[in-house]
Amino acid sequence: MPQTIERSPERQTEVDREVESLTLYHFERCPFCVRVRQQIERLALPIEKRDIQREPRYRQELMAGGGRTMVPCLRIDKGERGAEWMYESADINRYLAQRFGD
Ligand SMILES: N[C@@H](CCC(=O)N[C@@H](CS)C(=O)NCC(=O)O)C(=O)O
Repeated sequence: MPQTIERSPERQTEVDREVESLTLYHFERCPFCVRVRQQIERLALPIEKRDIQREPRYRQELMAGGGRTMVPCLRIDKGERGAEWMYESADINRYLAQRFGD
């Protein structure tokens, strides 16, 4: 497994704050979710994860917001502009690398 990124404590604090707007919908055994969780770990991102198999209400949230129950899906909160629901593990991993790859 690739090494986890290291940041200054100040930068990590900023990143920790930034990822409060992100939520990953996933489930444990989904291989595409595994790839995204590995990326999240490599980039040291404390992103909230919602397992749609363990919690039916998370599946409902995903369907209501994103329009599909496919996982992984990254919810990106845009404040007053609503939220973006990003599907596709490759797109999610690219987005996270571009935003937090430092
Ligand atoms: N191309 C997608 C594939 C994702 C996918 O097939 N996820 C499966 C679980 S491993 C799924 O959610 N299937 C149910 C559905 O499509 O509603 C990706 O890379 O994220």
